[in-house]
Amino acid sequence: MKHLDLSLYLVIDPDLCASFGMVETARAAVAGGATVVQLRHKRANTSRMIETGRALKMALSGTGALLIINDDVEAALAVGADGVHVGQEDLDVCMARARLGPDMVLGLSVETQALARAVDPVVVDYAGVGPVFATPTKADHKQPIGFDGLACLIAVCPVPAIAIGGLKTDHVCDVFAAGAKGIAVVSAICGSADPEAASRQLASNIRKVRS
Ligand code: TZP
Ligand code: MG
Repeated sequence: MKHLDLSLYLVIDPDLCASFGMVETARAAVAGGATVVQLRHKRANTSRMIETGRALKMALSGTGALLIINDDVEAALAVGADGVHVGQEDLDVCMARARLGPDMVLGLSVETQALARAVDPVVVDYAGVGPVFATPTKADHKQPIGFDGLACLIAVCPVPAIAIGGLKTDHVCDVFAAGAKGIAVVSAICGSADPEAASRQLASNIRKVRS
């Protein structure tokens, strides 16, 4: 099992990063305490993902934060990213693992108990569980599961889980109490007027619940 700090997991959405841009938002978030940055750009082709991924990799260099690429294994390899995150309807995780090799990080979105139970810990390093709440950030999200649903899914999931969907700084305590190893956010950081301060507040709340 890889030892990953997934505690504050930022998913970068280009539409919500309009004020500062993706790279500056990521840099600010990591300065504030984000431990993972996922590049999620649904309209970008592989060459655009590579271009943005390389800029993010440079911005995160030396910080210790992980860079994860959503859905695009070839872009992740070209960028030299730390890993890839895939949804259930995206790439097959076994094929992704075969291409990535054993050392790169592979995350999988999980929305139901059956999917959580089915996660293969030999193939998948962590699960993104949710949505906890309904969120306008992802138009086609599945049925929200709430904190009780989150705890039930995490209880049967054989890999570390992070929670996602409508989560804000006030939810940190409930997220970790449900057994999650991290909180994943888009709008709480990307949509903030001060992404570094938003990240710092989240990181501070995480430190409190983990101490
Ligand atoms: N997957 C499930 S919900 C979601 C993703 C990518 C979006 C979460 O966005 P926000 O703004 O943190 O609610
Ligand atoms: Mg996907």
